[in-house]
Amino acid sequence: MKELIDLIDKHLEEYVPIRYPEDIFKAMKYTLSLPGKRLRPVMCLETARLLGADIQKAMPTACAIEMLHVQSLIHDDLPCMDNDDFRRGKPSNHKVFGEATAVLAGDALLTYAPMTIIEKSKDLTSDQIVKILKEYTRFGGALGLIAGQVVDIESEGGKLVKTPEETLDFIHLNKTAVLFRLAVRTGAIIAGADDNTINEFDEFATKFGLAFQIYDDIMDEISSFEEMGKTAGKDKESGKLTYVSLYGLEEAKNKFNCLIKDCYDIIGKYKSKIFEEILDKLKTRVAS
Ligand code: GRG
Repeated sequence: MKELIDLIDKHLEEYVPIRYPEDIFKAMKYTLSLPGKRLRPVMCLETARLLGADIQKAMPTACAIEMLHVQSLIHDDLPCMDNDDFRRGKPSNHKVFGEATAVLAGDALLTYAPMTIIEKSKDLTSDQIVKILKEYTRFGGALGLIAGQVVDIESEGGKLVKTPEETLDFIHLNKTAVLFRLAVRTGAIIAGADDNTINEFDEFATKFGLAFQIYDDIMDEISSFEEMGKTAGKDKESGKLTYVSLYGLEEAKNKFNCLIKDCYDIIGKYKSKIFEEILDKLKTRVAS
């Protein structure tokens, strides 16, 4: 996993050189180069590898997904959204560069990502690139990330159109699970997988995404700033709708364990050390 992360970091550095006007590239690279877990690009590369592709073929797409993820983190931290002063253990983008540049850095990453897929994916066919961009625009836009964020903001303001349980699942399927789905679906497309296989990995990523969000909610409750790299206990303080606030800590842990078990069951046959390492790490932390 460490080798894969180093490779991703090296390519992110290469794909986003500092150009004129330097300030925007510095702001883009600031949050991008902070030490995130790189789960989404790792999952894209590992899916491609498991299904028979050279990981280098998937590198531009994997890095683009990390750019999209970082864009969502930068915008999520803004005062008009979650208003968080820290991200990945350091001051948030807007704290360093100001709000206007942080908004633009997010926008820049959102558009730089598909450009990277198009310009750097030398080994993919045009048909594959179109399929990947279709996935990127679907999951990264109003049918994915943005939908999740809007309902999250609405629910904080007390507006619930569906039941709290349905609302919570909608938010996290769209805010969190979509990018894991995007990662494995594009990895599978790059490997030329058939629809059944793409759907199998999609099911894994959907369950993983929900489990990951429950993990994030549990960590907000039980862990520290050092571990999370952002302000802990914020969800509770703001009365946010989370798996812990809705179901309680024990039930949230039960839900998490069921989803993680399903993930092991789906992915087990591929004997992936990387996926197992990711699942093991989350499981161990929640159990401790
Ligand atoms: C796409 C235009 C556009 C807007 C995005 C702001 C927004 C709309 C969505 C917010 C999405 C968001 C921040 C979801 C939270 C998901 C989550 C649990 C993030 C933390 O992921 P980690 O722990 O982070 O993998 P690292 O830093 O390790 O990469």
